[in-house]
Parts: sequence; C-alpha cells; structure tokens
Amino acid sequence: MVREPLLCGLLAPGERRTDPILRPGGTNCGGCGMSIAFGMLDRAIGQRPIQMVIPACCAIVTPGQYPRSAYGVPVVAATFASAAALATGLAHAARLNGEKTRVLCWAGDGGTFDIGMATLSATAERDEDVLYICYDNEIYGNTGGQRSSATPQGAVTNTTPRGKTQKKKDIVAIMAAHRVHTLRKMRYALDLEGFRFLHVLAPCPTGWKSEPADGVELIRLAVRSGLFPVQEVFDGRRTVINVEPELSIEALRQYFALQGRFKGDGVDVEALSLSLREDWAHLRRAALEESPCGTRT
Ligand SMILES: Cc1ncc(C[n+]2csc(CCOP(=O)(O)OP(=O)(O)O)c2C)c(N)n1
Ligand code: SF4
Ligand SMILES: [Mg+2]
Repeated sequence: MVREPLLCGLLAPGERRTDPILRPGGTNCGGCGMSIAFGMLDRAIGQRPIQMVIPACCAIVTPGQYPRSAYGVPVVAATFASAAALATGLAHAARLNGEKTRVLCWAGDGGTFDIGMATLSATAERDEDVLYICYDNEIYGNTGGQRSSATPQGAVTNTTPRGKTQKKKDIVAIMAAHRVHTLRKMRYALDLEGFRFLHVLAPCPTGWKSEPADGVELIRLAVRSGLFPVQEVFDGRRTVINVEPELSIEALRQYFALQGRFKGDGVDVEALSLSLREDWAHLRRAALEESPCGTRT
C-alpha cells in the first residue's frame, strides 16, 4: 500500500528522518541560543523517532508559516496552557500504537516558568512519559522582550526599564519538588522513562543586547561564575553537581559587561558574588548529604 506522504512530504516522519531537526530557512536572529540548543538536541537524538510540541514562543514562529516549516520532524503547535497536556496525549497515542517515538515539549521560559506552569506541574505530577525542555532566554522574546519570572534581578526589559527587582524563579527546585528527573544530558534524558525536565540557558542576542558571536562564551561565564549550576536531580532527592564552578567574580563581571541589558547600576556584583557562594555552599551540602559522591566533574 502506498501511504500518503505526511503534509505533502514537507515533514519527514520521525522514524525516517534524514533532515536535521532545524533545517535552514528559519528566521531566528543571528546567534540565537535556542537554535544552538536545537543543534545539540539533533546530535543527542540520533535516529530516535521524535515528535515535538511547541507552544507560542520564538521556537514556533521562527520556522515559518504552514505549509512551510524549517522543522525536519513532526511538530504540533500548542497554546501555552495546553503544551504539556498535548505532549501527554501524543505520548499515550505512541505507546498505544506500539511506537518507540519519544515525545518532547520544547518551550521558552515564559511558557514554562509562567504561562504553562499549571499543565507542566500536572504532567510532571502524573509522571507522564514526556521530555520537557525549557530553553531559557530569560525574557518574553517573541513579543518584544518583556520580563518573565526567569529574568534575573537587575536586567532591563521592556517592562522593567530600571532593571528587574525580583530574583529569578528557581525552576529546578520547583520541578525537583515533583520528584521528577531534572537533568542536563539530552541523550540520557531521551532514554529515560517517565517525566523528565531539562533547563537550558539560551542566550538571546536581541533581548540580552549582546553580540551574536558571544552566546557560547556567555554560557561559559554563567557556569564559571556559579550563576547557572550544571546539575542533575534524580527523583527530586539526589543531586549531582556536574561542573564545579570557580565562583570567579571576574567571570561574573565579564558576564554582565557583555550584555547591554545589565547596563546601569542594577546589579551589585560583590553582593551577588557573596550570595552565589552561599547558594553553592547549600547546593554542595545537599549533594553530599544525599549522595557521598554528589560531586562529579
Ligand atoms: C495565554 C497567552 N498569553 C500571552 C500570549 C502572548 N505571547 C506570545 S509569545 C509570548 C512570550 C513567550 O515567551 P517565552 O515562552 O519565554 O518564549 P520566547 O518568546 O522567549 O522564545 C507571549 C507572552 C499568548 N500567546 N498566550
Ligand atoms: S528573540 Fe532571542 S530567542 Fe527569539 S529568535 Fe531572536 S535570539 Fe532567538
Ligand atoms: Mg523566553
């Protein structure tokens, strides 16, 4: 039997994928960290069949309008509130059909930390077989750069012209409280069963007012300074620190200096450095208490 090609051949079914997840032809800004993360996801996935659910963030707008799409895998566009629930439905359908398809929800920080939190929490609580990846550009990028609860303290956005006063929401702690796997390795996460949550820092040159070429360096500085812990949390209890940061104040200064959104006196670098040292002392204690081998470099 000759089967109809999916969407007139515009989308390759997951199991016969020859294209990358993100093909050329999208309209992402140059240096977009989210696109870099797609490249990493592509390498992690290999030949595993996948389906993606993407809510109304930059990732669903930039690949182009139907019937054209820069995505090389099947994607369902969702509302923010329904994304995790939709992914749940796809995962159940795949299982009932006996397919090996891995279902991913790919969402921004606004869709994750704020607008989609209710269904994300419910999906995590039910331990659905979904890999939820939050690419965190710390801003509502798609609508022009408003603050989200992931925006760090001191950052200037369209709705925080004098710098945000509140701290960034601790999403890893929230997800860990659901006793799910919150970890960094994409390939490993793809093969686990049950609900998994990945938090990816995704520099956004447009919102961060940074040079497109500086994206990867910004991530290195965020890790070296201790701002972005590279850690894994298993079942909400066991914490593994993957990279021990230098907690370098120089790295912290460089991180802020490379971004226009922190211009002004919004960030007290000395005070932040002290506060990061306290956070890290707490994180290391947690890692050691729960597992004597809690630190792995
Ligand atoms: C319920 C709802 N509220 C608001 C919007 C408007 N809106 C569209 S994109 C967006 C920002 C999304 O931010 P994020 O999830 O961080 O993704 P990014 O645009 O940064 O990639 C908002 C608020 C919407 N589409 N639906
Ligand atoms: S606004 Fe930011 S996240 Fe959105 S496409 Fe541009 S660089 Fe990427
Ligand atoms: Mg965002």
